[in-house]
Amino acid sequence: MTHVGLKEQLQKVLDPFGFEVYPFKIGWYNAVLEPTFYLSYNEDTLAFVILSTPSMFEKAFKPFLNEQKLEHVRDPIDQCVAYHMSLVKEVFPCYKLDIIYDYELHPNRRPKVLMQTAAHISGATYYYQRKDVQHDPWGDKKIYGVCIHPQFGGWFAIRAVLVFTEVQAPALEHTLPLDCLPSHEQRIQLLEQFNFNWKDGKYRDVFPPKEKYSPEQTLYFATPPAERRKLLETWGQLHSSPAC
Ligand code: B12
Repeated sequence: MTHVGLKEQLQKVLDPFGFEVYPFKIGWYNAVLEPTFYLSYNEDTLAFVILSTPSMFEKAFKPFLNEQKLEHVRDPIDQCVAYHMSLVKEVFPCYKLDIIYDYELHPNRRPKVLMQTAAHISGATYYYQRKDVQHDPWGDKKIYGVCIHPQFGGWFAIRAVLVFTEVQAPALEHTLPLDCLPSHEQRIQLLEQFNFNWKDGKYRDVFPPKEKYSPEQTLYFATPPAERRKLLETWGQLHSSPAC
């Protein structure tokens, strides 16, 4: 199957559940990174970055809670994403697929994939970094970068990278991400909100998004991970397991 066919198949499996897929070549990713972060595949190897959009909560997460057995130790959203990636694997039985999740770390705690870089070079979301601002006002403070989606602003997450390890896509066209914040003032404001006030979520609203998290979903993600199961139980989304 060509990269176009593989993308269509992936979209067919993931779109209905509120995920988006964007193809890229490993070489594009490695080209902007320091060697310690390289993914070790040939440069033309085909990969996809997977985003969750606001509707993932209703379309994938809630049905998952109702239908699947939750493991006790793992984060419920991570389990839901992993479940959908397992369905992807079933659709491509003849392909060797490596799936790398946003939370996966090497033994030295370095992330296995830099999701923001992958999202940028695939054309999915622009990754605004400190170096995209001239004469910044932050002195020697550490400033983290943030991706902005052209439709959902900051209301999305970057969940995984799928690598079709044996598929080469030399003809894949490089799509640039949409720069929604061309002015330096807007970029400074975004980076300040993301770094100094991320808890209020205002960085997500850099422009009016097409869709954002519902109040329920916002509350879920604002709840510390250790208390999320309790929240799901109070919503009746999760039945507390009997003591045994
Ligand atoms: C570790 C981590 C943290 C740490 C450190 C943050 C950091 N950025 O280093 C902490 C705990 C502080 C953190 C906090 C948060 N995080 Co966090 N975090 C991560 C994680 C797991 C790894 C990031 C990392 O270590 N990067 C390593 C550094 C070195 O990468 P870098 O700064 O991008 O540097 C590279 C680029 O500059 C690149 N490069 C160089 N030149 C060029 C040129 C171009 C064009 C490009 C594209 C790249 C590029 O080369 C450098 C490396 O060589 C990612 C998930 C993932 N696997 O990527 C989420 C992630 C970055 N976090 C995310 C979020 C949302 C948050 C929080 C808001 C909390 C939350 N989860 O709700 C807060 C906000 C930040 C804050 N104000 O504290 C999101 C960001 C989404 C977005 N829209 O961008 C991510 C992607 C998780 C996700 N699943 O979506 N996080």
